[in-house]
Amino acid sequence: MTPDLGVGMLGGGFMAAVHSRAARAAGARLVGLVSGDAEQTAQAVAELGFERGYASLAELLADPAIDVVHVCTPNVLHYEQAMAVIDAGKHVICEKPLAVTAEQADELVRAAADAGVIAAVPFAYRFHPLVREARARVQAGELGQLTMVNGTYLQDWLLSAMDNNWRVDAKFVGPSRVFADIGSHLVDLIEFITGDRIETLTAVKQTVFPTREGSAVVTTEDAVALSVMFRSGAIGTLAVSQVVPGQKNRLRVEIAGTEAALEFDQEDPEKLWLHRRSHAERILREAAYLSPDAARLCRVPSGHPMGFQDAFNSFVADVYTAIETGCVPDGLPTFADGLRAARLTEAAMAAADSGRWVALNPNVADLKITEKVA
Ligand code: SOE
Repeated sequence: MTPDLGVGMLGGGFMAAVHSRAARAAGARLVGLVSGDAEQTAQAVAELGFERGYASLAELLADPAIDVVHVCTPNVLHYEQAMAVIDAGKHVICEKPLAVTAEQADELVRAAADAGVIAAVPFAYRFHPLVREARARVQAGELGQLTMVNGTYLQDWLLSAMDNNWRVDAKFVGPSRVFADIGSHLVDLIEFITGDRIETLTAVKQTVFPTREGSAVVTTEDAVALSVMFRSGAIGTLAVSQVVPGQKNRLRVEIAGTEAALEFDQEDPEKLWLHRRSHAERILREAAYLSPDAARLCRVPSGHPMGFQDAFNSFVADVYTAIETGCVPDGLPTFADGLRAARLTEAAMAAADSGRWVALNPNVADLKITEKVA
């Protein structure tokens, strides 16, 4: 990594801090930042360790020291801000959801391709070494024919009607909250590991608290449950919620085939279970025994637990490698993956609103929800 890859940041919250740590770990220069008003910007500059603050995005983009901009702002701002970064010819990492509509996400994909910039979305759970191991095992055919996928992403930080946050407000997040925020990670992870595509889905959604402290009416969903069918013929169930007591960040997937099943839990990422009818194998994060891509992402020896920030650091390091070398490392989540998640979000909301099955064209380049079936 050249030490002078210059980083600009939009936002100063929880995710901006995660991105900043990862940028620093990758050896980049934390040049400058904009977050809300002048006071918030000054505070974020000091807390996150940037060199300076700017009065506006335009001022940040005019700084020649900035090569890549991380967009860590509320969802509704992503489209406009990421587009401005691309128009300025700079590389961009934009938080998920990439945009609040698939149409906007598609425009961003095309704009980034036309501008020839690296454009990534932090589906960072892909960067746990044992997620790569799971993917390698599926690719090697160890599971046999894929039959069933069960996935959950459960949190409890919005469990009470007294809990509130900008993420609850459709004005800041768009039509979907929980699916766009964390369902997007779940479907990305499942499609990444399996290499399969969800083709049809149906869903129900639930708003447990129609009002919250400080919000007269809540229109975004607290939970979504889905039935899905994959291109391969596999079937599955998915559940996402931000109101399940005791669940902090429980992203968990079970992928079953005719020969074996895999189980991965983001809160216990140093293990991968491989189940057979006769016995189960607990695969440890021991680089010497893992597939090359999994071994590559082991930052410390096994027995020295890796976690969320390590995976995030690997994601950002791979983005910077792509910027510096022009070669995109295998598994890097790009704007095309952000578009895919946006399409699945729209499909899930359309299914929940209509009570019908919704079919998606599995080709990411085709954006239309193609048909509805009874
Ligand atoms: C809040 O639900 C949140 O911070 C998400 O926005 C992140 O993407 C997820 O990684 C953790 O939870």
